[in-house]
Amino acid sequence: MSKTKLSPTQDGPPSDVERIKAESNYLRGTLAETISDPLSAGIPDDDNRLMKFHGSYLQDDRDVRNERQRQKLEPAYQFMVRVRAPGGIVTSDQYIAMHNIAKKYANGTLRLTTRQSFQMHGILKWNMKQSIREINDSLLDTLAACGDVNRNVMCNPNPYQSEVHGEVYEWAKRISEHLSPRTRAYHEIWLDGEKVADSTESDVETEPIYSPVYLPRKFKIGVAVPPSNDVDVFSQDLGFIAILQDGHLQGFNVTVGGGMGMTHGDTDTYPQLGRVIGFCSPDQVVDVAEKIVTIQRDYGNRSVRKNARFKYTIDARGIEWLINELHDRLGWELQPARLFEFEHNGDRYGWVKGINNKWHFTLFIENGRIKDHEEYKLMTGLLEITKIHQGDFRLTPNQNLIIGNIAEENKAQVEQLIKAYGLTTGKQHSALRRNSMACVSLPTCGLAMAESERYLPSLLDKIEGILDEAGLREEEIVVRMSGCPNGCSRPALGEIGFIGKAPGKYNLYLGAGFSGNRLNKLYRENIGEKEILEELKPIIHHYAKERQENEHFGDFVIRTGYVKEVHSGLDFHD
Ligand code: SRM
Ligand code: SF4
Repeated sequence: MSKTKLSPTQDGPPSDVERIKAESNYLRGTLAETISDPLSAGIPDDDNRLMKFHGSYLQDDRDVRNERQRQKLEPAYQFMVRVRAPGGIVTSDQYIAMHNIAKKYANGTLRLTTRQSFQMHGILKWNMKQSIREINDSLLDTLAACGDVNRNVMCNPNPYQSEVHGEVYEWAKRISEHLSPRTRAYHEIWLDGEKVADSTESDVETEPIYSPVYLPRKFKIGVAVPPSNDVDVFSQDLGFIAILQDGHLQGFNVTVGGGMGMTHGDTDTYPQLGRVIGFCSPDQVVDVAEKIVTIQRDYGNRSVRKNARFKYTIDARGIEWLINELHDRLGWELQPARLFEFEHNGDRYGWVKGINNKWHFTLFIENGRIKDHEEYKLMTGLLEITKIHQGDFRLTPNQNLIIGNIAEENKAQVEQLIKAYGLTTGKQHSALRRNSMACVSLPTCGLAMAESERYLPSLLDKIEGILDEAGLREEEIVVRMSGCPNGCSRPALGEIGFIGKAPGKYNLYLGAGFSGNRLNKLYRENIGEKEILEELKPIIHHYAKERQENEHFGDFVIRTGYVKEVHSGLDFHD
């Protein structure tokens, strides 16, 4: 039986965001005008709320915020644009388009996200229309990359079992297409009313799944193929776990109610793991996704946004309520869940031959940032590869990049470029770093409380020193850092998790499951680098000496009493 903590309330008045959505005429608002207004580099708050549904956020460069304030200048406004790519798969041409847009209009770098998308930062308002147009010209888009809708559907890029991967990917794409908003506002505002190639517009503008007020909050779906849980399926609002028999896809176990975000000091908010509620066949998967989304549309909290995610809707009413409601809406029942086993949630680096005789090469991209460093021309190297590569690129859920589907006859050429540019699988680093992720955080993220992407590499240098002393350089340990408790790097699933509290200060969490199957627990609060290293050092040495055979770090810290095991998000703060 599930515990319930929150009252299933929608008693309060709708939040301001609900008003903005309701008055927006299917996400138009006054965006068309304000985006063309030459008087400010920003846009008004109401339009910024709507802008998210179009895949973009107004941000400002926080590195220069105080100085500009001092000079009485408006903040250094700029936009972040997020591109949707279900399952993270793009062609070479699409990759080239992303590269070119990043160079022409953004800050010259590309960011691979924790949900297998591209982000570009630093785009000025005057270049927004052209940027989005060029993204659409490449047959990718940004609609619903952010906002109170279903986001980019994640899917295992699983190169070593590519036939099943291909099949599972097709289902992920169908879910994504089925749940795409139908509004024409996107085309009107960004493409001057033009249709994109495979748009599914109908003549009458309605949102049959979402309604004119869309969902109460963002909604996330991931599809996993065991033994890899790289999509962190239990962190998703809705998850599907592929069930295979003799290498064939039988269907999917369904998981509901995961989520990572919380607010420091507010125990009504917590990370939660999805729960497995049953099994469906492949052709039922889109129906299940649609009905789950409509349940959240109808029952999610539209009054208090911090309690509006699906995890709270379920925890407030109970999992049995959810299953009954789902069965009612489906008109049929899920079958009992089938057995599955996850082994890890990280990426496998380097060369792998798929069963279609094509080759795949997984590169380590530290924290997902693709740029040229003085000594490491990553961005240029990848662009050179696109010029000869006939296959595809696959963005992994761990912010890495797979050069996918390389034909045998092209392998040597790709390999030569990989060598020439020193493109790395992270082998020179510890296994801990190869299993690390950090969210974007400063200087672009408006919600950041502490550094993350810019800081984790140097912290890991020091932790690697401890690992070397303890002889654990090749020990796989999952480490995640987020600059605030929103949890964009899924830090509650790190065997070691850092969550920013204030500049230079982090909460340290320990004890998540190696395969993303258990949340971690707060170990130390509000500590800086010196204390982090002082805290971790003895635990790492203890682990080196007294771990049992094949015991993962997250399991060890629970067995030896550093932290209590967390069974549910409802116990996260206990
Ligand atoms: Fe996130 C908000 C970046 C994945 C939970 N996230 C943000 C914003 C847009 C900040 C804002 O609202 O102003 C960040 C933009 C930073 C920047 O400058 O780029 C941001 N989130 C990211 C990315 C880019 C992190 C990364 O390093 O890759 C990821 C983009 C994914 C994508 O392509 O769609 C990203 N965000 C996640 C994840 C992980 C996931 O989805 O698997 C989570 C935790 C899972 C979840 O949703 O529960 C996540 N982001 C949040 C939250 C907390 C939501 C909540 O309800 O608890 C916020 C804040 C909010 O929504 O109010 C947020
Ligand atoms: Fe920003 Fe916080 Fe997300 Fe990091 S976790 S990108 S700081 S919202």
